[in-house]
Amino acid sequence: MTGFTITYFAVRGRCGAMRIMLSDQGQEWKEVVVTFDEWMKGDLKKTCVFGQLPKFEDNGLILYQSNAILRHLGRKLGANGETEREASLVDMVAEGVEEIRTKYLKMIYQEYETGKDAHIKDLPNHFCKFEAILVKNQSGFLVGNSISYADYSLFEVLLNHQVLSPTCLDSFPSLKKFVEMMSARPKIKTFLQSDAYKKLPINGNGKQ
Ligand code: GTB
Repeated sequence: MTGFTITYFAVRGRCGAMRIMLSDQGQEWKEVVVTFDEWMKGDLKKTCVFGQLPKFEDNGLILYQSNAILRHLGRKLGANGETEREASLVDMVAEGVEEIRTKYLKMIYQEYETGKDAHIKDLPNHFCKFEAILVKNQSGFLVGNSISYADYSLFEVLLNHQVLSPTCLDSFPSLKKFVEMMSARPKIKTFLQSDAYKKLPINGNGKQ
């Protein structure tokens, strides 16, 4: 067994994509769940490089920042493009996904009541870019012919948005197919049906 440990709150949140990726890649990992009360004591926060979770440990290497963790796993598990050129494209696409996630999280945590409708209305402006990437690439994945950490990241963002707005992919057939293809990967399917996944809320404030 590898020595992966995720330390985080009892939510999917910033660990959603990395857990899906670890599952799909057949990896095992340990979860250290931090309660809000524990976190508020401040002792753990002081030890975190940026004062935030998740914290990820890989055989003594300690990482913070969820996207750096995804990239680390991408490199380590062979989900980072098949060439250096593809790896650069994977990073580029993943940054595009991060823009949607950042907007989503701002809406969820800061302006759910006032910003939800505008966020949903603006989604096609973001989704059309990823639809075009998938149409152009043809393999079903965002870059090249193999799954990358960007695919897991996009998949997780789309799952969350389908909860927010069940019809949000209706005008994007390739994105819809992408979600179906990712959901049908046997290890992802098992993980999404597991209690470990289902018991966790998407976000820390109960909004989704
Ligand atoms: N850029 C960083 C990354 O990608 O890892 C952002 C990490 C981040 O925002 N961490 C939040 C955090 O540590 C948790 S994710 N917050 C505590 C702090 O800043 O002191 C969002 C979140 C909010 C609330 C809960 N909750 O109440 O359970 C869970 C998750």
